[in-house]
Amino acid sequence: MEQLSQVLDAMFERRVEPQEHVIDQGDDGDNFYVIERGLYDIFVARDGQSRCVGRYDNHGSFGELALMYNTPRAATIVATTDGALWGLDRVTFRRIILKNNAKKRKMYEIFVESVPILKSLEPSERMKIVDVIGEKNYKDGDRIIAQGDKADCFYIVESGEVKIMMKSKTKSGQESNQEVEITRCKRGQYFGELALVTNKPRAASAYAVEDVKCLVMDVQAFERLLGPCMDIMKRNITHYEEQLVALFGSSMDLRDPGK
Ligand code: 1OR
Ligand code: 1OR
Repeated sequence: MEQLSQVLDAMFERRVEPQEHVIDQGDDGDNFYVIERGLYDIFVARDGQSRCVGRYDNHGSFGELALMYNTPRAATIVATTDGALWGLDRVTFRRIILKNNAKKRKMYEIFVESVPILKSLEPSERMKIVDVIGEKNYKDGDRIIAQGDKADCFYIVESGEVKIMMKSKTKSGQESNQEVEITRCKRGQYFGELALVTNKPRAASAYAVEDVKCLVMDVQAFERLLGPCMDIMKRNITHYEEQLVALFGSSMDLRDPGK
């Protein structure tokens, strides 16, 4: 609580206008930013070519990498609308956030090593995952993901069980309100990757069964850090498609669940 109030005391408001560069790739890191509102494009330059690789939509935070790892800014962040940000200076960020990261590494190191999907990563890459993960707690019956929603994060079950439910389709192709349980995820298993990989709405809902703890990662960190796991995830998605046919007798398009 004391650290939280120190962080809040140190934070300052920054208003931005369309086309304003909040961060330029290659610069030294000064502040970390939390988004209150606004849209922000992420550009990464490689081989002299700048490419838009993602966007923040009224939600999330950025600018932590240069401060955490003492590296130049890894991307350019440009506001595309009017926006409001909360900034945290480098010194306060390092004093408080880095101290907590050290604690987090100790706490999660062993668990993260046991997660099958992360096995293909180098130990140093797994540590970077620990640096960016958040923890979320749910009570029995809480809906963690809602089918059809826009997606912005990825989950790994740390404890408890998560029930994945899908709305079935009627013969006329209408979505019925009846949800069918399709699978469960236990400690060390992941969910919520499909919509991030396909850029589509959530294909199913996820509910907590009794108390559940999940590690959560935003889509930007997912894309930045889980590249080496992508082949396995994509292979597993192919299995979903096979299961879908077996369960519902149709190949309802998982890559387009809105239809
Ligand atoms: P920073 O301090 O380096 C730029 O300043 C910020 O952009 C960075 O911290 C992150 O918070 C944020 N690669 C690197 N940085 C990213 C990325 C990213 N996305 C957001 N940031 N990738 C894009 C993934 C969608 C990987 C691109 C190859
Ligand atoms: P998402 O981002 O679409 C819902 O949000 C998540 O449920 C999804 O990612 C997967 O991580 C998870 N079909 C679709 N999604 C599934 C399935 C699945 N299993 C888990 N999820 N299956 C085929 C449907 C009958 C697998 C059945 C074993």
